[in-house]
Order: sequence, then structure tokens, then C-alpha cells
Amino acid sequence: VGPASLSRFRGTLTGALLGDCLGAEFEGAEEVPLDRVIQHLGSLEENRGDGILQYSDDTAMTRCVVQSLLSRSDFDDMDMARRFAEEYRRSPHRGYGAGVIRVFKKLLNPKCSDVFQPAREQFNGKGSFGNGGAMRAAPFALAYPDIHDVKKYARRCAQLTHASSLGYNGAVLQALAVHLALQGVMCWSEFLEVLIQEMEVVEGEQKSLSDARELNEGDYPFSNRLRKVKEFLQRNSVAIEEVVSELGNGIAALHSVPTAIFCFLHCLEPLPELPPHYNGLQRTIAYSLALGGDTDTIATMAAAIAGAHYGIEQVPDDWKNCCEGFEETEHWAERLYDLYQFR
Ligand code: 8NA
Ligand code: MG
Ligand code: MG
Repeated sequence: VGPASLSRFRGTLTGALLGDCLGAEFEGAEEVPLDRVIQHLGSLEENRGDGILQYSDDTAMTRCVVQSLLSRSDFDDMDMARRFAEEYRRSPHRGYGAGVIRVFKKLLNPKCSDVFQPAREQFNGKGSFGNGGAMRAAPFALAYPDIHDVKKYARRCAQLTHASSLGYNGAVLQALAVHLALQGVMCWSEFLEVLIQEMEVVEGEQKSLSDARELNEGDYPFSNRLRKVKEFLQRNSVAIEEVVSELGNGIAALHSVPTAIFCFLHCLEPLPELPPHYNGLQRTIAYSLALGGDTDTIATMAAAIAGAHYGIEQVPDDWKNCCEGFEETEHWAERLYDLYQFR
């Protein structure tokens, strides 16, 4: 697969959909034995498909991002906010975070004139640090070839619901990871080096420093977790328990975006505990689910990166056909590809 090829665009959006739909089974489970994951994924191969696995908030919001970017051919904060709120009104039971619902309700009020204000009011003015901004960030890497635009718009879109820098910086990191994977070539150490360099600049901003201190995190929390990812990858083996305790598997962006990046990088090579016939994308999804916790969101982020790296060829048809809305996803990937070429 060539750099930024159509196959990679299709892989990104379909990978994201798969991670969410297949991960929903285990969301919130503290421990997920690997044989249960393999059994769950194996059952898809016996299925008739027809989109039986429903997508959750992760995909519902990603679809809004894609549709807004396609209809406006650019980032439009008012349009984006309206789509999020309308989508929530149409289908409120997609497993949204408990806090973000308040944002949607305020956005639905016709008197709301500043679409960033409801997010700023969350959690006593501190803003949300949840991973809800990051889970929908992949499309920015598909709509903008320029890395500055990828960062800028992933961040602004996240700020519609997540005003804490520990929330929106997670979205910047996720969009950057997809952007790099989409270009191809890099080895894992170079991939991580670029992410660390970029995040050090992002996290050096005043608000990033003050938010991190207020939450009793050290300075540069995302950059530091990426260093931990690097340390894990340099080892011969690392136990799932250690990944969970050091990187996290929770609903905070800080406890899930670096984890998703680790899942992708760790699964670049075959793992003895996974079926040998699994390709890289299948390994990434299976491994993400085995971490437990916020499985759908970690898997959607990891598989979006993996899909950008490996392309659509690694998406098994019988896995894809089980996921709600897979046909539209493919169609939108093609339209984003056209938009990207045009810029
Ligand atoms: P969010 O903005 O509501 O944040 C998620 C949660 O994080 C909040 O409900 C709080 O508990 C906590 N939180 C965030 N910021 C703060 C803060 N500043 N101070 C104290 N607590 C805070 O929602 P989101 O869009 O970020 O969603 C994150 C995850 O929650 C997603 O994975 C999503 O799938 C969802 N979720 C769903 C279920 C479910 O049952 N389906 C379970 C867990 C999480
Ligand atoms: Mg979800
Ligand atoms: Mg989730």
C-alpha cells in the first residue's frame, strides 16, 4: 500500500468501525481473558454478517465528523456541534459518557450562540478529560494532508465537548498517529519519536501545563506516557497487567490514547498468544480487547491507526460485514480521499 492510498483511507475508517463494534462486547469489563476475545472474534466468521453488531458513541460521533467535513469541505464548528447534538437527540442510547450528555442538551438549546461554551462549563469549569474527543479524531488525518491542519482541527473539534487540555490533547495525539500511519514507511521508534516531539510542543503550552498541574499529573503527561510505550516496546515481553497499570485502559484520554498507540505498535509483529493466521489489524483489535476497561474506545483508536497502516486488505470481510453501517463507511472513505487529493 502506497503512502496516503485509497486503501489506507478505507482501512482507517473501517478499522475504527470494527474496533468500536467488536469492542462493545467487553466495554467496562475489568479482566478479559484472551480466549474469550478469540472466541468472540471467531464467532464473527460463522455469522451471516448483515451489520448485527451495533456501533456506539465512538462511531456515532466519528460519522458526524466525517459528514460535516464532507458537506462543508472544511472544519465548521457550528455545523459540527449541531450534528453531534442532533445525533444524540436521534439516538441517545449509544453509550455516551455521563458528562457529555449535558453538553449536547445545552447545544440543542436554540439560545446557545457560542458552541464551545457548554464544554467549558463541564466539571466546574475544568472541562472534560474523557477520551470522547480522541475517539472521533481519525477523520482529521483523512481530510487534511498538512500536519498543522490535522492538529488544529482535531483539537478544535474535541474542544466542542472536551475543554480540558487532558481531553483535547488526546485528540491531537490520536489524529497525529493516524496521520503518520497514513504516510507509511516509518519504523516504530521513528513513529514514536515524531509523536513525542510533536506532543512536547503541544504540552508546553501554558494551558496544558496548568491543567496537568491542577489534576496532579506531572508536566508533559502524554509525552511521558509515550516514553513508557517506547520502554515497553524495547523489552522482550510485557504482561497485560503491566500495560494496564502503567498506561491505563480507562475513559480518560491520558489513560487510553497512549495505550491504543501501544496496542498498534506492539502488534506490528506476530504475538505467540494470538492465532497465527491473524494479520496485523486482527492482532491489534484482539489485543486491545484483551486489555479490558474502555475496550470499544481503545480498540476504535488502535484499529484506526492500524487500518491507516495496513490498508483495507487486512480487514476481513466477515468481520466488517457484522458491523452496522459498514457500507456508508467505505463510501465516505472514498469521498475523503477525493477531498484530500484536492487540497
Ligand atoms: P465525558 O466527557 O462524560 O467523560 C467521561 C467521564 O470521565 C465523565 O462522566 C466523568 O466521570 C469523567 N471525567 C471527565 N472529565 C472529568 C473531570 N474534569 N473531572 C472529573 N471527572 C471527569 O464523556 P466522553 O465523551 O469523554 O466519553 C468517554 C468514555 O465514556 C467513552 O469511552 C464512552 O464510550 C463512554 N463510556 C460509556 C460507557 C457505557 O456504559 N457505554 C461506560 C463508560 C464510558
Ligand atoms: Mg463507545
Ligand atoms: Mg468507550
